[in-house]
Amino acid sequence: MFNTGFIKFMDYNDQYGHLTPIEAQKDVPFEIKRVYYISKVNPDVTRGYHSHKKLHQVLICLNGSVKIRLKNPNEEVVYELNDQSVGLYIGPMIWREMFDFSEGSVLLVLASDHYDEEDYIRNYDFYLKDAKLLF
Ligand code: T46
Repeated sequence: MFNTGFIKFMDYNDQYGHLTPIEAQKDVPFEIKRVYYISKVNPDVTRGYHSHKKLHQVLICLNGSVKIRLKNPNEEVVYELNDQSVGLYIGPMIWREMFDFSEGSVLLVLASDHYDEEDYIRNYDFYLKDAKLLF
């Protein structure tokens, strides 16, 4: 889908375990200004239901699995994240919903900017109106 994509990170794996380094503007296509993580989500809960106007993000499921539904006015896809060495890049003006969090799952998010509620579009009709001009 336009403005989205998977990123495979290095996974240093030996008898001592796994190590995955992520460097800003090298492994992810932006300067990382914020990191947050989502955990202990009940399996029947869906989060998200919004788009961002300008924010770039990479989602990485560090443990367990979670499904991500992405939408633009013309397309809808569902991806499962279940590999700590794979990131899902989501650019501006993509609607996202996160659901089917497995027990113990942890979703790490790298973001290109500080938290700003003004950057969110949380109403799907408003999102469609703006996004139809772009897609
Ligand atoms: C996104 C998906 C993947 C903050 O105060 N600072 C923050 O950096 C964030 C991300 C959230 N918050 C507050 C705002 C709300 O009161 O935390 C509360 C829960 O946020 P929200 O309902 O937006 O969470 P999700 O899981 O629906 O969405 C989050 C991100 O907000 C969003 O940018 O793309 O994860």
